[in-house]
Amino acid sequence: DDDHHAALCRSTLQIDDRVRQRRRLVDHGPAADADDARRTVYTAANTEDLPGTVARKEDDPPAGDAAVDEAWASSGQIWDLFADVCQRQSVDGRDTPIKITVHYGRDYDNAFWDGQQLVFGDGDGVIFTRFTKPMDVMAHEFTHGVTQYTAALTYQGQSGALNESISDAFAAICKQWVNGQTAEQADWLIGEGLFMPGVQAKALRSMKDPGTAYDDPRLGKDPQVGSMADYDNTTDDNGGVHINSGIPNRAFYLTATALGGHSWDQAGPVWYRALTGSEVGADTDFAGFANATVEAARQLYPDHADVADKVRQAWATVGVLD
Ligand code: ASN
Ligand code: ZN
Repeated sequence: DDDHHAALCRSTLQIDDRVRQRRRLVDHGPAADADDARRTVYTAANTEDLPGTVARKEDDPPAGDAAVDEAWASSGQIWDLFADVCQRQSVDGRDTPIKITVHYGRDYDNAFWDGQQLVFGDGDGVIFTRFTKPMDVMAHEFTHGVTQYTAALTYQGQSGALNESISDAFAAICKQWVNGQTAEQADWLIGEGLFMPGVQAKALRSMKDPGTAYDDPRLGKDPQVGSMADYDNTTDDNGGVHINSGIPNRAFYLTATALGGHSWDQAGPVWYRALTGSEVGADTDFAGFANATVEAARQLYPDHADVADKVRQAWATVGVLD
């Protein structure tokens, strides 16, 4: 793999250190005033200083800067999705305004939640364009914030892959919600539109067919797996958190399509109930989360046992449950 792939991996490792440091320092703090603004977009102006300077706040007109205005629009949609579907206001459920920094670094090929705020690079303009462009990338990072305040899944091994997968599941739900698509109609791609023309990539990940999102000489082939038989025991990437997340990702896709209709009607609430319930915590593994979703389905739909059966079948198909 070439420099681009190496740069992405390197920056991910640096992020992980920063996230680990900051996550220990998180203070849940007092609830914000419900009238407060929902978000502020900052610019790092191609530095790595966070949060940077204010680029757009509530009641401001569009900034005329694509990254700023994309971040503004997408964060509003994501906030609304969690409020409407999960009755959750902000990442902490307490209305705390979201901070979003764009133009982070120079040619920076990533986006992340640092434990306190969202951060987006501009991309290198060769492989990646702006990380603000696909709204599902922002939804993925926002959901890392939600997970931090709920199950707090440790970012290593199976719990780390679940943490990643929860972010992809809600990213897909947000994208489908914005597009008005049923589970059947959706493409189940994460990060579509992030790649520059000429890159052999549909997206960052495919929840429907993990491992098929890209295959380009500069990036290598999408390493995701979609079944326990192919579980990758690598020590890279915190134990393959972005690789093995394909397994629970596909379980979510299979669940949502088996249930039919919109992913936010039943599959999303089942996953959210599992994420926020007492059975799931920092060290939960795939089987533990799978059982929690089956139980959540039973609790949410006590008169429709077929819902829990379809959830169980999805996890069986990917080899997590028998
Ligand atoms: N974009 C990556 C992710 O959200 C960055 C990171 O936090 N490792 O997983
Ligand atoms: Zn992630």
